[in-house]
Amino acid sequence: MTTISFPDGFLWGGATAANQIEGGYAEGGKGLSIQDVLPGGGIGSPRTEGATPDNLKLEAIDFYHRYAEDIALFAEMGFSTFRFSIAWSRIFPKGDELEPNEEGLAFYDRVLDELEKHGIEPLVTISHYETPLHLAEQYDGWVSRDLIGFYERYARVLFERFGSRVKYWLTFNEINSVLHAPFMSGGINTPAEQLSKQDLYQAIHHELVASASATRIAREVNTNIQIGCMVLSMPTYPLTPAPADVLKAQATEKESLVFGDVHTRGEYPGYFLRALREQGVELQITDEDRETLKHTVDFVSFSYYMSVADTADESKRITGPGNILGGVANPTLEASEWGWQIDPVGLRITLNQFWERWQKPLFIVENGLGARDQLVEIDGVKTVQDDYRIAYLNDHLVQVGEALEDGVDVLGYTSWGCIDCVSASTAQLSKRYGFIYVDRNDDGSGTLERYKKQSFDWYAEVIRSNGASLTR
Ligand code: BGP
Repeated sequence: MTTISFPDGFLWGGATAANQIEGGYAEGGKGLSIQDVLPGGGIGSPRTEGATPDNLKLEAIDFYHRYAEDIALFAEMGFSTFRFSIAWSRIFPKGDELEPNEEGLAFYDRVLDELEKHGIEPLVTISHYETPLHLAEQYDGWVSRDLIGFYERYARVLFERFGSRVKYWLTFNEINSVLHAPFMSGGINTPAEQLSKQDLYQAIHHELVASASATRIAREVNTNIQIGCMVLSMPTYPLTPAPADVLKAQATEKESLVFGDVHTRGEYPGYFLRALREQGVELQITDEDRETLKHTVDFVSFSYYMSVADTADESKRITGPGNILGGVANPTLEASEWGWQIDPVGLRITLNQFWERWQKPLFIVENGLGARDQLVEIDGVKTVQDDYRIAYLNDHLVQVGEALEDGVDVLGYTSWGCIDCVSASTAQLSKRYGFIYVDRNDDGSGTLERYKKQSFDWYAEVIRSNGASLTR
């Protein structure tokens, strides 16, 4: 069996988000973000009036104070890239100020200093489920057109300050998740069950315009900047070969594909306009919006955890727990403890589909297995025997190798939650993804000490061998 070969310069690393790792929620002049008042995570609702911040994310894993130690561990694994997000409310505490908060900017300067020291290329998400709370409560988040201007100001500040140090940027994390998690993803304060389709799609339009506008601004500020969109990918297979099931699966997939279509082609596709018409939605699109949308991305990034099935037969549309987008369970696949169906081949399918559809370099910026880990002591050293995680990652990376053989252009791979962090969908710490175990529990107890899991050395070897150590 031949070994798998990744191209020279392939970027290997890990991914995180500010609200899931930083903590320090009220330090350095930071304002509140929607996450600070979202105890349950996921498709959770806006806060009840007057509720005070109270959840694991407030301290998270204390990256705010321990970033140097953590980045040194990433460097020990040989990371050539590290994905993190900038907390919008550290830079603009309320979101609608005219001037940024210098202390917030200075924090990210220090993070970038550490990365530079270790030769790690930063990959920065501008907005990762962290809309300033004030923008949610005063403007109803992205439902308001005003957010385009606030986001443009924020993006410009970031590009001007960090553009010479950060080449790769992502505009919105999993932009399509707003369809199912309007508060977490779009800062939309109206409870999901009361949100009209009209407002939801108008919010999506505003985000798409803001994303394209960020691309325009980036090119004005620094021509070396590469902008990527970021979508939650989830291949949707027909539950049976019945044409009606195939069509249904395709339609479900298109609800997400449209985000990549607009980002790469600069206009809305016909199938989407039809769907809007059929739902009675009339988007308010200005001529200026149409011009802005033409600023397409340099690359497409995506998360991949699982696939699902779909069917036109309502009686068979039994949805499982699964991730934010939901879906019908595929009887041929096993699932994780959280019901996410494990499907390495789906990653190869996704890479081929995206490449053929968009012809833009792809970046896998999230992938991994959330599992309950047990800290054990072996020869006096505390570790986690996470062979299940190694198997999951190995099998997915083998499929990345297959896609490379298929001719797909892949820039890099950042495994999600390279250090244990708070889960986005469930706000638990016990749903762990890391190569590094963090001693903190769901009840908030723990020392915050870091321990290397077995997957730490395994991933280091994958990176050192540029994928050759993977087993088919
Ligand atoms: C994605 C999010 C991440 C991350 C990941 C794993 O949807 O972009 O923020 O958390 O999924 O999901 P979870 O943390 O819910 O297990």
